[in-house]
Amino acid sequence: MLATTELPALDDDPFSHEILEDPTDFHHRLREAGPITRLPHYGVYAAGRHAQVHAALTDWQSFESSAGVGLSNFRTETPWRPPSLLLETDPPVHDAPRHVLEPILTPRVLRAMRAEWLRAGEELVEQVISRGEVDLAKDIAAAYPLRVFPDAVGIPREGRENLLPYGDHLFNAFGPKNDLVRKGEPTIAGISAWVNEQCARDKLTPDGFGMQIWEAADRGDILPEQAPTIVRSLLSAGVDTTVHGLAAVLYCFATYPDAWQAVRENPHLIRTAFDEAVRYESPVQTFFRTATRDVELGGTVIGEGEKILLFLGSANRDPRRWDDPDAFDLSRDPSGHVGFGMGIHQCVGQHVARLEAEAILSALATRISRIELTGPPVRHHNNTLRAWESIPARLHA
Ligand code: HEM
Ligand code: OVM
Repeated sequence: MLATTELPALDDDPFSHEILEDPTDFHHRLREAGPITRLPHYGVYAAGRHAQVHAALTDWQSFESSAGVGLSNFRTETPWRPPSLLLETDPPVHDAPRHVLEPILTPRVLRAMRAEWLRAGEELVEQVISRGEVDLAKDIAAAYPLRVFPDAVGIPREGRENLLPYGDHLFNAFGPKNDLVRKGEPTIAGISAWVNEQCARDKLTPDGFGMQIWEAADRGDILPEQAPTIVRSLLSAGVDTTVHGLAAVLYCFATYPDAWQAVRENPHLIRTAFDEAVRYESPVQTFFRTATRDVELGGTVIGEGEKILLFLGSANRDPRRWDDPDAFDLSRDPSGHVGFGMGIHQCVGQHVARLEAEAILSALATRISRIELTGPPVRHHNNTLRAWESIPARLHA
């Protein structure tokens, strides 16, 4: 039975403040309504179960990204910035940028950063420990990536305060033009101009990720005019994601003290813990795809040109796929989660994110016996990111 008239519809606005504050109940109703649902509020399809989210992510031929991975359809609306050559393209355009970026960010080559990132982690922990009370979100989750990542890309120091606001607006802009997007609009032109300027060859240090992208252009692996846009991808996707990924894992450790104890006894668990936190919190909650043809998914035909909203955060807690999905559990194998996506667009920066997490968490694990919440944590609402504004805590030495 493929009649679209029988398709369940949900009246909710997933980008409302109520659902951004806590999407758990909405995700539950979305999964229970069926494999595919309509969201009449936005005139799009939605998938909240792991099977359909995974299937759409791994079928780029039928579910394209070049019409935009936000609500806006690039075929009919002008994008707010020139499209990403990674995120917002399909093969064959996607191939060369992906092949250039992948080897720059492999676990093998990242080993060169390891010692320095561990030292930076120890230094930051040393600083915050003397304070007793800290904000896990601001003082650790935001502070650490800003210490190591912009240096690794190789951009100048001046203006780095623009990075988080840029990412915040970018991730809001994948959603509808609501108050969150309007909040960013008065300042985004200046912030965006600064980001674009940092992508020029003469701004970048000789040995950073950014210059390696320019060197790929010298080799003819990409066109020279593509290099700045690929550098821009690092500055777009590489900061807010790790900040909120680290906030997620720190929040998990504050609320699951036994997990923190386990990690302290066995540091090998740190890597599993970070991936489990990415599954559990899904710092990147959603992305859209657009059907390239009339395509069947979960028993429904998605018409050519129609958008479908993929709920990564809901798939990552689908009880059809996970035992006890709402528990942060270090004894499970979180692999197969879609928090970094799946298929040809799967996060090219995931090894960077994992190394950052390993560096800061191992520094914390050596020094801190307990992470105790001292007040109510406050969410930061973003149309795409599951984020924290503040997590007040005491670090017990
Ligand atoms: C792609 C999540 C960190 C760069 C993606 C996608 C997700 C994601 C879900 C797939 C998008 C899609 O399928 O449309 C995350 C999370 C992170 C993280 C949760 C941290 C916890 C990073 C970092 C970088 C980065 C540190 C840069 C160093 C990218 C880029 C893409 C991407 C360039 C596009 C890849 C492509 O389209 O081929 N990320 N990311 N990400 N990520 Fe990440
Ligand atoms: C990019 C980009 C921007 C935002 C997110 C992302 C999660 C990539 O400019 O390539 O991946």
